[in-house]
Amino acid sequence: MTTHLLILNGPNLNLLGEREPEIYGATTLATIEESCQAYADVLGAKLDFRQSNYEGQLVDWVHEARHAVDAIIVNPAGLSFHSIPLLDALKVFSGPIMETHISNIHARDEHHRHSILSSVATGVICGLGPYGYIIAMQAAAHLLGTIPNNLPEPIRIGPA
Ligand code: CA2
Repeated sequence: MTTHLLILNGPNLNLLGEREPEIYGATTLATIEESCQAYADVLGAKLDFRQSNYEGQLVDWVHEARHAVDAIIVNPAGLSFHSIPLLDALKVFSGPIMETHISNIHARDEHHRHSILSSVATGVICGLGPYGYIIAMQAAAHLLGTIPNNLPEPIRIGPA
């Protein structure tokens, strides 16, 4: 069966590439989506890529994902630091959850340093810029054991 990945993006990430390029870079969210769709093709996976500025919308998408999706990649943006509703929703998702941030949140000011959502994430990727989304997709497929056989062994399996 085809692996189904869901990428969720939180508040203000629709502004990527338009504001604060010194922190978040010049790449737009549309360009990130294009690369992720291209990488989904490489993985033979189906990808839904979404963004919302509304916490409740993201919670609804996580609920829907419980019966439809194999792994969630989430950049919760500002919700990372306080959203108990998103934390509770992610807690009941049983597949891999890859929390992804474009910037290195550990090198930021105290308000951007501690993501409460990391406690329910399978893995956390930050500081790699938009490439972090690609790494998160690869890690999710690896955890699901669905990286295609035609990709090199170190990508599929890694060190034994
Ligand atoms: O580095 C990331 O991906 C973040 O999740 C982005 C969040 C920030 O609160 C996190 O600490 C790290 C901010 C998203 C806001 O995006 C903007 C993009 C362009 C201009 C202004 C905000």
